[in-house]
Amino acid sequence: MKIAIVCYPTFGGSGVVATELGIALANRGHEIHFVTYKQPVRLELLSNKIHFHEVHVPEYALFHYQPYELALSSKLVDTIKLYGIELLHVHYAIPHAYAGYMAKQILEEEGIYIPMITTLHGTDITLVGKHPFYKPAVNFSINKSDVVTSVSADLRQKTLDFFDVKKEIEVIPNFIDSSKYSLEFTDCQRTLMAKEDEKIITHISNFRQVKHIPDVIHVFNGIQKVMPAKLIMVGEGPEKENAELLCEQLGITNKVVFLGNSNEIDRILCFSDLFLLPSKSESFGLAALEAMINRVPVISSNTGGIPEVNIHGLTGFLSDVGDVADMTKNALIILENEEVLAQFKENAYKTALKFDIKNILPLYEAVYEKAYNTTYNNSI
Ligand code: GMT
Repeated sequence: MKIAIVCYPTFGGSGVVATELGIALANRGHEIHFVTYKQPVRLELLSNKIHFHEVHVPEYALFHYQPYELALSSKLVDTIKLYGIELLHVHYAIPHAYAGYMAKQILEEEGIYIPMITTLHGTDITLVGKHPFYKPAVNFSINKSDVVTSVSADLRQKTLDFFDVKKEIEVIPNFIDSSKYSLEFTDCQRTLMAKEDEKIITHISNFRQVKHIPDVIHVFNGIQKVMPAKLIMVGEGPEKENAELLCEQLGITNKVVFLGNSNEIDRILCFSDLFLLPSKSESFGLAALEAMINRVPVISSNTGGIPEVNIHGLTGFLSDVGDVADMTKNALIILENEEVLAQFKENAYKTALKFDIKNILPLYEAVYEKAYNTTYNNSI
């Protein structure tokens, strides 16, 4: 099938999922066309099966806000016509579902019928989407999508609670590709990051408020008071500066490494002993799943879809949002005993395998087929 994928091309989870999905679909023989404003960060190789079409938004002084949705809709119309695209999959409702629907309408005027799948990822519903300034448009574009999927059961329920949705929402969880992870033992060059006796604790995010970055640092502070440890902070975002300041105030700057954005997530996770995800809200927690497939147990909050991924007492522990003391206690339960740590690592890996792309890709393909058949039968 010829599929156009719209996503954010940045390090955010929805962009990562969209990109990895596109690559996996191309490996299955589909022809994939990414349509966005920059080449997606995880998309390294373009080929005859993977194309990238850049959306340009010409600057015009009259506009206080440049109209990205308009440029995206136009680019979609052109791309769909030029390459004979058969299906449109938009990731993150805002503004992609809205722009996608406009493109669909324009094409219908010309007798071209394109099914649109919208995948809801999280903040497009839980934070931004339900804001009164956006809600009517988001509600409308969800209902106008041919198929709506959400990345967790929790997000599905929240969408039904916050919006007046007249469509089925299919839950298709996020995934990892387990074939990328070798079973052979390797120390993953951990000595580059820490001394032999130090435990390595990792956090990866886009450092927004919703990630509760101060909780990451306070939990680590509690851990390092009991045992030698290093904290690796991966990512960039608005809370990073405050995080560096907090480390200074706590006198732990020499034990915390801020790495910035990285395309080497797996190499970093490979030498990590524990992953921290104390978010205030998290529809799925792809970062936790990526940690788990690298055999890293997870200490997280019990919010949103996280409990569908991180299983309490098996792959890590869950605490109430903001309960730093409980998270610290749980972290120490795992870290203080090598046998317990080894067991949690193994459990994390085995649980992550359930989210292997091999199990998830057929769910997307089934949804595509259903949407395709419905649209084309209706258009005859
Ligand atoms: O909020 C982020 O971390 C980025 C955001 C995105 O859409 O780029 O992530 C959301 O989608 C990810 C992929 O489906 C999920 O794993 C994250 O849990 C979700 N983030 C939130 O709900 C806060």
